[in-house]
Amino acid sequence: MSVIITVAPTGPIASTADNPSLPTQPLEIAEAVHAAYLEGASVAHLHFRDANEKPTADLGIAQRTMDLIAERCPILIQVSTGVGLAVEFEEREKLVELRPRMATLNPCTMSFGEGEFRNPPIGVRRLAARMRELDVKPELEVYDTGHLDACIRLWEEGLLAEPLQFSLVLGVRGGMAATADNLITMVKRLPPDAIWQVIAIGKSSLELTAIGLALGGNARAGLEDTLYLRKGELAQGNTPLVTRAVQLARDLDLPIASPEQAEQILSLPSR
Ligand code: KMH
Ligand code: ZN
Repeated sequence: MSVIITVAPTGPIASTADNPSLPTQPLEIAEAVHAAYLEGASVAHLHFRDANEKPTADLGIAQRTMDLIAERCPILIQVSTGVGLAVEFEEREKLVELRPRMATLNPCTMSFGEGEFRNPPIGVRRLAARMRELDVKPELEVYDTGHLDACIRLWEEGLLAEPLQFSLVLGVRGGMAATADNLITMVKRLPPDAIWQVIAIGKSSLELTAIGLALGGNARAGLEDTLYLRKGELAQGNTPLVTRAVQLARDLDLPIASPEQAEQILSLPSR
């Protein structure tokens, strides 16, 4: 099966003070996503920022960014409903009303670095149900074993359509550590036929992405997950990180999925 490469150009926390090449404004994000598409990315995972770089769930900024991307390329858009730690869940969940092809679903409240990431059970169920109604495919973000169990409960309750699509997130302080052991434990516990990718935050991003690919997972790359190309060397934008993930997959003789192929692999409802 072909490998889906997701670009995550901008996350919820880092700023241009941390890496001046971080895209934060709609046009910058669209151009970074387009460049990643040309390298082989078939999905774009998006966070939005206001004019002061603060994470935002502003529907106008989100729609403008999505439109600028759609004008440039057919990459599949996955909107983050995680947005940023200071944005209320009730604001964040409104982003799915824009009907991106996919959106993240974070199943549990947790500590997240020095902050709190609030995902209350009642809100998570409401968001999962709304995504199902709108045909927005959830990317299930699991940061710990209990989060996987919470997703499986949502599935048993009929709130999630198959195939289940997981991000195994390693290296967030408050979630599981970025170790090969933890990754393998999680992969073994996935339900049959689940589709998954590794999101490895920080310095282990490259190794765990490579292990994930070798184990049959998809891959994600971009400045959301690491600001560095290697120790001490800031990445000069998203493209070098995406190029490297694509090359890793090619070196493992894995074909790279186009957006059309990714759409089929993920059984995205047609639009
Ligand atoms: N940066 C991720 C580990 C989401 O996009 O829904 C957490 C996150 C969640 O940003
Ligand atoms: Zn994200």
